[in-house]
Amino acid sequence: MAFSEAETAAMTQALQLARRGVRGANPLVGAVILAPSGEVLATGYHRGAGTPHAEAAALASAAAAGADVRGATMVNTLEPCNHTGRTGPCSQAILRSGIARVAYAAADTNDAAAGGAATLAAGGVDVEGGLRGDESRELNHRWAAAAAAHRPFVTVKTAQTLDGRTAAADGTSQWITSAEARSDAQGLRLRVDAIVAGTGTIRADDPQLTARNPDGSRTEKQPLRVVMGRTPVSSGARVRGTDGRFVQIPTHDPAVVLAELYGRGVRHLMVEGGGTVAGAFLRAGLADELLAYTAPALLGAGTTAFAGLGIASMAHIQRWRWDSAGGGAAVPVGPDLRLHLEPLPD
Ligand code: AOF
Ligand code: ZN
Repeated sequence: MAFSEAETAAMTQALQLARRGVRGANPLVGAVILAPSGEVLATGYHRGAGTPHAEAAALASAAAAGADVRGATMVNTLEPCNHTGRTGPCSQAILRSGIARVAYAAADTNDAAAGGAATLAAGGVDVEGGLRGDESRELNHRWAAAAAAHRPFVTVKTAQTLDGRTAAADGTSQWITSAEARSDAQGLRLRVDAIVAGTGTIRADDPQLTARNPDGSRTEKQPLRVVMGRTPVSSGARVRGTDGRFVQIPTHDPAVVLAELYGRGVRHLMVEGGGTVAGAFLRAGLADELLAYTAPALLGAGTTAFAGLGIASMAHIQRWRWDSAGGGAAVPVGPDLRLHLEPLPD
């Protein structure tokens, strides 16, 4: 059976919904539930790892609205999952709901979660994939590449001046970005599995690298705090903490850090400290997204946000492109902008 016009239109909407999510350990996914008449009954999208999947969100929204989804069609940007990860299997939730047909865009390439289409078909649901599959794959190609390479998805985050400085020539850096921007960045720490900084940043700033509530208290779930580099971190450094969520990896090679962290279960890493560390990930082609909190301010000299890229000529310029997922490519946060970039495809 071919896809209907209503399903094609719903897929446009589902792809737009998917883009509202945040990138990281999980793919961006959107779902739209259509009544047999073609009317939209409910929508949902996946907000990020640890939160309900798009299908579950759409079913919950239908239930909240009192909509009857029996006999309805779910239009989905990704094949529904078949596993119990941080949440339950969407295939089973769909079977329980009485939905009669699922039209999805792209297959789930994560072996642990794949197989939802077959499960649904075996359960009597009419399942069809491939509706605008290229667009869904384009949305999630970095997630898929990281998953296929068995390494964490890498977000590089900076707080910088318009001229890319993270500290003045005398080393002072408090504060380049506003309180609003710093609090927004705190929110990112809740979403990642680990945060890495270099030994230079630990010595210069003595950061905690913890996730904190607006009142300054630590949140219950804490990312693993990682220090990369060979200089031993002194026992007085705040990053060491006392909760066992700290590790030092004595290397300057980002690939070694990623392999070690993947082995420890990390699926989303945020690079948060030091131009040298950020530059090492960028130079190695191991950064999947860039979040640059940029203040409308200039220093003209001082520490650069991305050191050691090894670029001497235009022939080697490292170009990125704007990424509109997760709220937009340039989002005002207080007086600053949160710039969101993705690497150009190979
Ligand atoms: C879906 N719908 O919205 C998403 C899916 O740890 P979990 O439970 O969040 O599972 C993560 C895996 O599930 C992820 O690697 C990918 O294979 C799939 N993501 N699947 O049916 C969704 N985000
Ligand atoms: Zn799922």
